[in-house]
Amino acid sequence: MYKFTERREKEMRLQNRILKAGICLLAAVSLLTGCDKKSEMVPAETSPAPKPVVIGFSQLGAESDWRSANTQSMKTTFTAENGYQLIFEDGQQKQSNQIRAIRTFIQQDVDYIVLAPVTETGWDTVLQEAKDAGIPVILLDRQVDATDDSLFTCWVGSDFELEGRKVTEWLRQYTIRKGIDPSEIHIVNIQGTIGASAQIGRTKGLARAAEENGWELLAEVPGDFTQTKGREVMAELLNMYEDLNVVYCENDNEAFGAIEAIEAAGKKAGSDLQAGEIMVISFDGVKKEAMEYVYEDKISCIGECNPEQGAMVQEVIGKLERGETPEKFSYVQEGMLTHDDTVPEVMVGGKKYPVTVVTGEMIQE
Ligand code: GYE
Repeated sequence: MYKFTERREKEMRLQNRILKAGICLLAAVSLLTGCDKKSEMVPAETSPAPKPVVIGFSQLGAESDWRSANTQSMKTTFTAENGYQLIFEDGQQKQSNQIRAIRTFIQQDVDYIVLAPVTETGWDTVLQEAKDAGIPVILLDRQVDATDDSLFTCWVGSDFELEGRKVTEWLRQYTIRKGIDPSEIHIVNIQGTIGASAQIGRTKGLARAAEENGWELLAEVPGDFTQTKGREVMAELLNMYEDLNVVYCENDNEAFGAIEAIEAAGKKAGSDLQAGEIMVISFDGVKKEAMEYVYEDKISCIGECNPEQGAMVQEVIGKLERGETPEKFSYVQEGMLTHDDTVPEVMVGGKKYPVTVVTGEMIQE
């Protein structure tokens, strides 16, 4: 049922674009023929440049290094030279700002809307408005909890629960190989922005592994994906739980903050649990600093999260422009980074995932 509506929508959209292009062409022709003499002087190559594809991009904010890299990826892909006009709006972590941006994009009659939603719920109304206006919406990075899948054209991003399962499987293997009993693992989770797909998936990944493996999950506390909050929250957690020996940070910026708090408390961040170190696990692996921390064993394992999503969005838009149907959900490829080769690979859901040991050369690159 929705496929039909979607196809119809696309046909209308394509007709619209053809019509717009036709109007442009007519205007150009009448301009030339309206002044006969001059038209003879116009060289052939000055024919009107093709109209750029206009994209309204509502980014949720600038809370982390991952986010900055993601914005950069979009900006360097959708350039004027590549035939696009990118209208960028920073939502500053507020859904209301993002909704306002989408409504403005609709008024501007953009060709496509790309939305990286701050949280999953509450998008139905504005997505319906975009649909009614015949503007395809491509979701980026995080997902929306829409009552009807036809409210968005497709989504490009990461499998966050899988990321969580990969790093927790790494922890399971690591502790087995080091002879550490599951009952000796006392974890805290510094979560991301509550209600964001990345938080929901990664939190699920840990909760499930803790239960399956018999680890003690001491606390789950929001850290908003920021360094400042990561530091604040970790300082409190260290005061509250004396036996805390693993911190699962839902992104690297929180991990940077958590490490500051660990060091300020006179403790050491590291993989050697038997020597009383506090193991830090995190996600992203975007910034050089994160790689350095893994190299120094301040962060033991990072579940990579790939922010380079501009090219995939471009591919999707290319397909839509040609009247093709892109995949509804496209996942980016992601690896894992660790300090040493204790665990060379992990197996999740019957699939093997390689683990890359961070070297000095990798950091230089
Ligand atoms: O991991 C974090 C960012 O949604 C994947 O959001 C994204 C997450 C990323 O702020 O650093």
